[in-house]
Amino acid sequence: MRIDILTLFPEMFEGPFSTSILKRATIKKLVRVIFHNIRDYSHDKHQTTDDYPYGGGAGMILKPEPIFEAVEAVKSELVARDGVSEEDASRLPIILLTPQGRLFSQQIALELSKYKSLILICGHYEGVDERVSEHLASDEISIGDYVLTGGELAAMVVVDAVTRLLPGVLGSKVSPQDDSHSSGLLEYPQYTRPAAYRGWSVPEVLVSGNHEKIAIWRREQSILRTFKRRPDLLDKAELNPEEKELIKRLNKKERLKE
Ligand code: 6GU
Repeated sequence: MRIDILTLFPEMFEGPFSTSILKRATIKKLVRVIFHNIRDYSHDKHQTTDDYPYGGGAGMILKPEPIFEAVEAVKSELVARDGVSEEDASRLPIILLTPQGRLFSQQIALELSKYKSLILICGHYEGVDERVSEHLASDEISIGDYVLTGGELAAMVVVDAVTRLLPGVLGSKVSPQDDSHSSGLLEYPQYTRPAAYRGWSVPEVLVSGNHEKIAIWRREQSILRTFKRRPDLLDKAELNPEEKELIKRLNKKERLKE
């Protein structure tokens, strides 16, 4: 997958993208992340990328021209140098990172991981000229209900979550299927050696060697944990009829406590 990131602060990405799994994925050529400084597409000698908001108000707004032109340059390059057809280039996701976007989730990460190429636009300052959202971006993503100083950290979150889903990025043995959220449930508790630490023992079933029992225990733990910590997730989780019954019983028990 190729990911083009448009930003005023490419240096912010240096650390996260040159360590650990993202670094390995890059070396293995499973992902290629290319940065474009929006400032390089400014028009004047002062390399202006922002301006005052029409109608007044605090803060500066990112101008549309450098962003449109940067995206157009990336698309042309994809067609000319990466063998992408004009048609595919016209359909690839152009994602604006903004607190006004749809809330990022594991489901969206999975969706995005299916594309050969993505363009991410990092907003900054008080906002981005609305014409970018109306006439350039095909999607707008927020990573949560809080405000960051810019879209860069959000872009890193999206790239990380998408990259680890690409085939071959995680070790061949581990699959992202058991991750918290991929089934709509939180992950079960995990333990490693020692079997007893400061008097706290690993649950007996995990050292039993009985794989069937272990699978049942883990599924139950996932459901209980989701019930206690994130009951909001249960409505959309994939549960079988017995599991739905379990949730009903748990809900009833909660109500009786009150
Ligand atoms: Cl994508 N950008 C900014 N500036 N703040 C955010 C965000 C994005 N997602 C959550 N907060």
